[in-house]
Amino acid sequence: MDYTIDQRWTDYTVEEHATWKVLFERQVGVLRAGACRPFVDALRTLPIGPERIPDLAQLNPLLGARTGWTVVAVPGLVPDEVFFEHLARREFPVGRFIRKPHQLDYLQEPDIFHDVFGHVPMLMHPAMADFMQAYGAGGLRALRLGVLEQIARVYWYTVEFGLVEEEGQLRIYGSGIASSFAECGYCLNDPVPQRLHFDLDRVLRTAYRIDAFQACYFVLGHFDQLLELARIDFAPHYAHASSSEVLRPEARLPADRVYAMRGSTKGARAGAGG
Ligand code: HBI
Ligand code: FE
Repeated sequence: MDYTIDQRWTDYTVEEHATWKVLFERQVGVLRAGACRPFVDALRTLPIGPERIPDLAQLNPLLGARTGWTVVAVPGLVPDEVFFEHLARREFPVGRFIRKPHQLDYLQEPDIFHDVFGHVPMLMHPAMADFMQAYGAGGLRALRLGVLEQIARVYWYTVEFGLVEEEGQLRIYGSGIASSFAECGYCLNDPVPQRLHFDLDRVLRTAYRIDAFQACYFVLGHFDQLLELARIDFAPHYAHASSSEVLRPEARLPADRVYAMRGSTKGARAGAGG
C-alpha cells in the first residue's frame, strides 16, 4: 500500500479553485522579487496557473521529460517510510486536498498548494531532482539507523526552508517559504532570523520550528551543493552529530558563516556574533 489515490480532478469545487487562485496570485506577487531563477522559470514552464487547481496528469509529461520525476496524489501526510519510498522512486506525493478559506496563511498538513506550487517547480531542477531521490533512499536508511531526526533536519533546511545565493542576493528555493505569503518577506528582509552558510554537520544538529517562522535559514552558495549531498555517505556525519549537543535554531557558533546584510550575500563572514 503506497497511499496513492486518484486525484479526481473534476471533483474540485468552484470554491476550491477560487482558493487556489487567491493563493497563487498573492504568492506570485511576493516571489517575483524573492524566488531564485530556477523556481520562477519552472513555474512559467509548467501548466500551473491562477485559474484552476493543477491537474497532476498534465504536469507529469513535462516533469518526466525534464528530470524523470512524477507526481502522485495522496490523501495528506503519509508515514515516513512510505514518503521515503516514493522519493526514492522519483515520485513526489502531493496532498490531494486544498486548505479551507480560513487557513490561507497557515496549515500544518501539506495540501496541494504547498506541494504543487511549493515543491514541483524545484523538481524541474536536475540537482534538486537527484538530491530528493537520494534523500528518499537516505531516509529509509536513516530509519534503520535510528537517525530520522537528523536527516529530517537536512530536508527541512534545504527542500523546505532553503535559501540560495544568486547574483549577490539571497533568494528563496525552499517550498515551505515559497508557499507562505508572510515568510517570503520575513526570511529575506527581517533582521531577526539568522542566515548561515549551509554546512551539513551544522544542519544535522540544528533543531527547527514547525509552528512559527524559522529563526535560522541555511544558504547554499550554489545548487551543486545538493549534488554533493546526494553523493556522499552521511554515516560519519550522523556519528559526529550524535556525539554533539543539539542546537536551538537561534544558536550561533564561532565557525558559523553568517550573512550579515539583510537580503544580500555581501558580508557573509565567519565567526561574527550578533
Ligand atoms: N507525507 N505527504 C507527505 N508529505 C511530506 O512532506 C511528508 C510526509 N510524510 C513524512 C514527512 N514528510 C517527513 O516527516 C519526512 O521528511 C521525515
Ligand atoms: Fe513540503
